[in-house]
Amino acid sequence: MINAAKKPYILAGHGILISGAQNEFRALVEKTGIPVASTLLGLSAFPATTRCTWATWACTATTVLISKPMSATLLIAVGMRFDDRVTGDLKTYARQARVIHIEIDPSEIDKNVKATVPINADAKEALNALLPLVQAKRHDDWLNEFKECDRIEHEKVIEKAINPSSPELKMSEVVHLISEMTKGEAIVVTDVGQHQMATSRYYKYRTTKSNITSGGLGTMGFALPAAMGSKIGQPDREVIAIIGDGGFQMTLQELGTIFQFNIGCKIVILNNSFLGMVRQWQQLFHEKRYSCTEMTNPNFVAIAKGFNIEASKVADRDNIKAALQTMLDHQGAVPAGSSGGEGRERIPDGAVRCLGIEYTAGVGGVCCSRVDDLLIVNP
Ligand SMILES: Cc1ncc(C[n+]2csc(CCOP(=O)(O)OP(=O)(O)O)c2C)c(N)n1
Ligand SMILES: [Mg+2]
Repeated sequence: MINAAKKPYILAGHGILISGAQNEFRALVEKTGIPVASTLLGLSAFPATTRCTWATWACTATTVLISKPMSATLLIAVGMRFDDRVTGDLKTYARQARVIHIEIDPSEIDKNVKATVPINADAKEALNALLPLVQAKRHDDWLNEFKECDRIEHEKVIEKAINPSSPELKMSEVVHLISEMTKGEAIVVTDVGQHQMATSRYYKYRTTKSNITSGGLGTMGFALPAAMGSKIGQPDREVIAIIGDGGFQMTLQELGTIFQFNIGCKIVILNNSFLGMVRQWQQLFHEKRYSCTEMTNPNFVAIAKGFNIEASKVADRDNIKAALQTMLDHQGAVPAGSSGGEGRERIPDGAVRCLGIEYTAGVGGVCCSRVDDLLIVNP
């Protein structure tokens, strides 16, 4: 079926990472030349820069990228579960395509999308069995359709998102900068909300096992402790938490743990003064009946300083890059208010730094958060 397919499309899910099948998956993609899209949790299973990688499916994937499954003749889903964020309306989703579904959880097979070929297996085992059977191919015409989509998306969405002409800052441009400045090699931890969607779209993961996010039920408050755990588990890698102002307030007491145990994760707060994603839902699906989504936030700089973590705030675009560079270069710091003694006056390896981005009321919408201020926090 794979060898004969004219318009095959691979959907990469978290199962590839869980089973450690990144090499097998990459070999499959490179051998078959089939374009790939990743689910939110499948990000970093496959380098974003590879020729065939096109889309991230999450709530904010653009129409052009969502449209390709609608003309694919074959979907090859690996370690993913066709949740509603991927499929949208099941009545219309990829009805024309045949589906090969490799999935370890039998309850996910045929649950949402009927599989033509259900393969209830560990992704690594299944891919190892599959690899010798697939033919080396190119799908140039099919890939050209993607390239055209990509061109349109770049022109209509991405370019404006990463180089906005409007004076207000956007989450997308900040994430894009972080991606460029870390060469896509950091472990990036996100919480739940618009900042998470912006990160999934604009951070270009080049290294595997680098996307840590609260998927599935999406629990706010996840990112800060998850970033701490990531840094402890991978002390030699750059770990950057990108967090919303709402989610940050759910577990910000962990700044105390960060200080106490000198955990060198870095923190970027994309502060829009809203529970942005919920507001966006109210805007798009509930006739703009805004309720309980605007937040009068505390002074995050003062809070960080209260935990002996220094902080600062940047208000305009011209300063973001320098601020991020300082954050990335940061290896140690003198905690605010320290009077010395007790070994606390200096943290040799502390590298905590928050970068808060604020945007004003009334803005919102799909990853277009206006940003007025930017906070920097130093331990
Ligand atoms: C513990 C918890 N409570 C509520 C929600 C529902 N929820 C999803 S996104 C969101 C808003 C997040 O706001 P913020 O952290 O500021 O991120 P933004 O969307 O503004 O980037 C809420 C309330 C959730 N996912 N988890
Ligand atoms: Mg917010």
